[in-house]
Amino acid sequence: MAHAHTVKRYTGLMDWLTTVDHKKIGILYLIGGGLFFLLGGLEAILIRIQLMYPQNDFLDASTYNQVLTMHGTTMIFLAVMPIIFAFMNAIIPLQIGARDVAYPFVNAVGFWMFFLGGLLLNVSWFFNGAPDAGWTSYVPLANNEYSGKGVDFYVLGLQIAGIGTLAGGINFLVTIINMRAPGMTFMRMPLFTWTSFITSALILFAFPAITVGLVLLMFERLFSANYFDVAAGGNIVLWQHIFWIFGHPEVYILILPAFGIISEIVSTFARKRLFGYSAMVFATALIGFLGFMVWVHHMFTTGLGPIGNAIFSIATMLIAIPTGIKIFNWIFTMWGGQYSFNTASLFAAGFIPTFVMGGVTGVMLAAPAADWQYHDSYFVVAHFHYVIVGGLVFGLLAGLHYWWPKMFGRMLNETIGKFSFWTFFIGFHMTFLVQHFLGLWGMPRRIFTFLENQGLDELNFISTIGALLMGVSTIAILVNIAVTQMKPRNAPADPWDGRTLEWSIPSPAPEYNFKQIPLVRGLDALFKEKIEGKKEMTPAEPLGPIHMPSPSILPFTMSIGLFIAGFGFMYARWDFDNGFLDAIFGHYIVAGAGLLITLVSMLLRSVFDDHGYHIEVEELEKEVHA
Ligand code: HEM
Ligand SMILES: [Cu+2]
Repeated sequence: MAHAHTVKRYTGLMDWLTTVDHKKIGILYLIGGGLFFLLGGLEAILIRIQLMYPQNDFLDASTYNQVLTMHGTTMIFLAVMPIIFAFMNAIIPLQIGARDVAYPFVNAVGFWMFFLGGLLLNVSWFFNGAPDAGWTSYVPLANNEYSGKGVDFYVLGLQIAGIGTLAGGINFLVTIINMRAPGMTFMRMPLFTWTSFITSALILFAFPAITVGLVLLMFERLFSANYFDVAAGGNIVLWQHIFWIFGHPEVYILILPAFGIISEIVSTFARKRLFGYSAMVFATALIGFLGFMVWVHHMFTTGLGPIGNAIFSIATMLIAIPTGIKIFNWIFTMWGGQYSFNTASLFAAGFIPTFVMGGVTGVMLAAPAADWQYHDSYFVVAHFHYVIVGGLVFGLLAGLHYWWPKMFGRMLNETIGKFSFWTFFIGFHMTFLVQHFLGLWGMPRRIFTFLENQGLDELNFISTIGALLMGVSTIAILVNIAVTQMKPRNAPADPWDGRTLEWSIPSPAPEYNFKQIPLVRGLDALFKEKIEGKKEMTPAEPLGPIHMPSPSILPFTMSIGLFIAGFGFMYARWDFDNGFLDAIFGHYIVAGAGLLITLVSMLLRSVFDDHGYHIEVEELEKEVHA
């Protein structure tokens, strides 16, 4: 018999600060990641304006270093990762027929840690300057001697954001293993769920490495340890190994979910089941595994010797095999299908050739002798932007247009959408295609200006125009969102004639997702029902009360505590020339106060039992007939 608990419900801002609903957290991730994406994009434009003309003085060298570092760091950690998490949150529970993620509270903790860690990183602009040692923070450049206070913000901001990512990754592993609807075997899981599953596993193994690295760098900078100080017996190559043991898998953490999104969209709009489903699954797993075996290709030029270089070169090239399998399977899915073009499917189609070009230059870079030439030139910049923007960002934009109706209950405008696709596509290739040649012709990366008449003038100019065109596209996307937001909320449950479970429930999904958990009878569960003439899923359980978790402010306060503690640690030994500030920051008082807020929040979470609440059957039935 159902027992009613008191229902805690908040409205307005409090609703968002306390929510533990995966769909709302998905929206929060989209807003947070979206804002950082705009910031990182603005930084990219500043970089490109500085490089528009030779010997330009739009930015000085030191500001340039900060903008460059923050562009890379923001894009990787604070923009594209959270947007991936936005889709994982919004869609995975729906795709596997679940009511929520396994740990809704931890899910909220993950979001707030990311957001406040990212905020900490970015407030550095207003305190003694932003990080300036590159997104890789190589030592000794990142040591106190050579870099500014900003690197402390990098170390602590990323540490806090990293806790959030790790928590999110673990949550999705458990969710996907434990919460699948009856009949949803692993080999019936949609590809987006599969790739997110492997990505979560990669997060679990890769993030501890960067955490350890950041702790070492923190000790080095804040407490004068000597891990990387050669004069004191430290080793600088150690940082590179730790960083790239994390950093290379990170690239796959980013790209695999995009592969999943592309798979969903290609098969939906080709109106065919995905070609080679099981090969796709195994290729994903293989890419994930090999992703950990190749980090040394970032260090070919550090002088590891021919044997090491050869092994890692071959391992790197092997990744082209499963990746090639995926590319061919997408093409075979489209082949003979009736591929229809709208904004989402255009981004998905544009992804394929663009990503392939990034893959080809990747294989070129994987040959150590050739890498000796390309290393630290604009060729590398072109390569990784083809992969990361041409692959991942195309995938995210495809997903955005595809799932927008499910997340917000409104259909985006197709005309503006197609305009944003074409400006983005053309702008992207204009920006980055020419950078291959800039690199081959000798332009080094991470420089704030170049001399005129070295053969670099025209292509740099073209590259900047392309970047501005991508800016136009971004504005068009924002306009599209604003226009759409003013329309009524009338998106159908299944606007694309979809194949997977998220399209079997209303748009946007009700707070409990599925009134009754569905019974899954095959791959493309919804489509299977449709071809048998049914309009909805067969339920796997009788209608009954649904148990929901209570909202809570504690994830937010926990993260606020760490945010404050971050400041405390950074400025504990700082000389403020101000007695009051010196007194409260000295002796780690602010640091302690911040940690206390976090610990008390954790304590409150463990001592107060909160059993959540129920949505009763009467209420569920009411909503159906409404
Ligand atoms: C879409 C427009 C973008 C433009 C025009 C752009 C432009 C640039 C430029 C000019 C550089 C400087 C290269 C150098 O001097 O080494 C750079 C670096 C970088 N970009 Fe982008 N970028 C864009 C998007 C992205 C995205 C979406 C990501 C990641 C998700 C990204 C990640 C990076 C990274 C990691 C670096 C290296 C930073 C460093 O060396 O510290 N970029 N970008
Ligand atoms: Cu790599």
